[in-house]
Amino acid sequence: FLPGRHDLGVVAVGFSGGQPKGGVEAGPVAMIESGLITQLEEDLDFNVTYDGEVHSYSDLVPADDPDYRGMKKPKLVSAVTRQVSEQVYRHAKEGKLVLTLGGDHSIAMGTISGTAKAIRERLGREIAVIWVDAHADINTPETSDSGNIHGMPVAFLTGLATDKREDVFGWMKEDHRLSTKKLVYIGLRDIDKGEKKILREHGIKAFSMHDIDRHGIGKVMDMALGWIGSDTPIHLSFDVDAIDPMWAPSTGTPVRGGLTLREGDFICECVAETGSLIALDLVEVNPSLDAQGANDTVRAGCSIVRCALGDTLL
Ligand code: 5AB
Ligand code: MN
Ligand code: MN
Ligand code: MN
Repeated sequence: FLPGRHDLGVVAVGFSGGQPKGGVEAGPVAMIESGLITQLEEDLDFNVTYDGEVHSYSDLVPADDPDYRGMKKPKLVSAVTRQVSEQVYRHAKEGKLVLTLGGDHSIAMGTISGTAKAIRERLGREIAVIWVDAHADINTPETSDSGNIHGMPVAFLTGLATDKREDVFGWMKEDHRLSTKKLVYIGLRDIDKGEKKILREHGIKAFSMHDIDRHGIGKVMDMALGWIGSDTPIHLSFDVDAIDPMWAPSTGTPVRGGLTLREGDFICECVAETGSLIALDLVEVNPSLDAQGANDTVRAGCSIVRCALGDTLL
């Protein structure tokens, strides 16, 4: 189902409104300036479609945006993710692999809804999502203590959270959504109480750092890909905070005890090997946090992208 697998659409999303810390909007520029897109074209032979722009969506800033169901900046995040959804949809509908550089992780509401819809229309297939993160990002507005929407995208994408208001994620319809059975987590180590309950009650497949310690990353990847099943289109959403702060300190919500740099790359290599990757998000790189470590974090982010796109396969 991947005829144009050497056609790559790139979307650069300079957005930070899903969480309170400034600087994550500069993640895409940092990765692009370090040469990432050129490498994808020249070293990996991708035919890249990129509008050359890091989108800031400043035209979408609403006049007023009060908290709603405890969510912070609900209208802004809804409008931006809706736009991202359309950008990603257009690439995926044309049969391109889609790379989205973030930005905070709320943007996955756009990227995954966009590919879910496009792949349904193009192939009549449901996508699977591999969510690599220290966090589960599956809070509903009601279970969230922070109100930060970057901790909620999976709840909206799976329909565990919905809203009738078109301007607050009501634009997300059935064809944008993902089944909880087609979702696999890797790298979890900081999950809220309400999130644990959701994961348990819905039988969501999750490989925590504990599972990686117990089985090793090789076995975990076999199990994760086995759960998804072969020949299923895969959207990989990679939060750089999955990597241990030793290698990726410049991120808004770092958690110690994470993946090594190699484990992160290995996860991506395993996904690349399946030949089923249809989209990749690399999010939460914030070069203004831990400025000392910004270079390492950007390098880790670029390496993850290259590995997922097949760089290190023979
Ligand atoms: B990230 C927390 N669960 O809901 C919340 O970085 C953290 O996209 C969310 O994974 C972290 O605020 C969101 C405490
Ligand atoms: Mn995270
Ligand atoms: Mn995340
Ligand atoms: Mn984070």
